[in-house]
Amino acid sequence: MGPMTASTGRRVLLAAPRGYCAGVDRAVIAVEKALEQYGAPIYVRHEIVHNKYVVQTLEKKGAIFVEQTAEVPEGSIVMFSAHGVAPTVHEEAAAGRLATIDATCPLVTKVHKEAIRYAKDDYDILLIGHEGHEEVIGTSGEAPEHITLVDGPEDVAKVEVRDPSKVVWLSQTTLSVDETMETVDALKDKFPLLVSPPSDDICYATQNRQLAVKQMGAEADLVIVVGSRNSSNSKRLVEVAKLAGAREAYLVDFASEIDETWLDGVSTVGVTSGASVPEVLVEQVLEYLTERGFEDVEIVKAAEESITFSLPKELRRDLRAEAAALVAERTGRPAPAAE
Ligand code: 2E6
Ligand code: F3S
Repeated sequence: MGPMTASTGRRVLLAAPRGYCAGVDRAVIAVEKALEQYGAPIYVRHEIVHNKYVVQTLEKKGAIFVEQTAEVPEGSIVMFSAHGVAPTVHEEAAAGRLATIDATCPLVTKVHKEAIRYAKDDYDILLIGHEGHEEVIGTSGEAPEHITLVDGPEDVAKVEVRDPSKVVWLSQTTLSVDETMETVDALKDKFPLLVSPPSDDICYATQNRQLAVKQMGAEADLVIVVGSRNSSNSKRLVEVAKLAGAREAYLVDFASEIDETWLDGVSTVGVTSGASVPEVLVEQVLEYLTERGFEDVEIVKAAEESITFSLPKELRRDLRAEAAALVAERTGRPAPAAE
């Protein structure tokens, strides 16, 4: 800004943490590694993560996204998305002679295991989540006879169980923390002996992104959330921003979707992104805002994140074999025996 120009008073609050969580990072790298190791095509059942840009980028590299395992030609490699799959999907893949790589987020797998355990103990499981969402379909598939979906507080009235003294609630990983607590309170009113999950099912990344947007939303006139329409955790950030006090909050896949009129009369814009969103897309939004006088960027930091997950086991095994082959080739030392 030149010395003669008055400050515009326009500023950006940038949420931290935002963007990629450990499960998304792992899943996206898994597709890239599989393409490197085995070559194209790698089939991916369902969008690896719910982000348009990620899917388009991986498609260009040779990934083919399908909705059903039946669409994958026999003898191919298929990867399961970060959202998880029901056991029947593993069975279909085996029947179709497909090699599988499971990129289910370990924190989704944790919820699957809880479902299996409570079903084994013959509990009725009330799974709080959004109807039709891929994760909920996968988790429900672990114990369909034991699981009832509860899609928000308004669903509680119609919930029925076999034995009200043997009921547990579990949840999807990407829900609104506050709305889930409302649902749980309503469920507890109805079933006072309701058991809670052994640990948080709403994952750390969902919780932290909501915390940051809450802090930011209280001060922002407008909040722009970068994320895709089918991304549950990204959509929740829009809701949380509005509840926190932002006058408006919008979800955009790309900076080009921002409508100039959103900035009318706005002096503070909050920016954040969902757990499936690459940072480059946020950078483009910040550029767009800079060009319109929002040059001042302040970070609103709600939590520190350092968690990472190792690659899916199928890829780790092959990476080890590849590394051993390289050692053998370069040094003449024999590869170690397989475990
Ligand atoms: C897997 C599980 C949870 O729609 P949702 O928020 O679940 O999914 P993505 O792909 O937008 O976010 C990451 C993710 C993957 N969350
Ligand atoms: Fe996993 Fe949570 Fe990300 S469940 S994929 S860490 S949003």
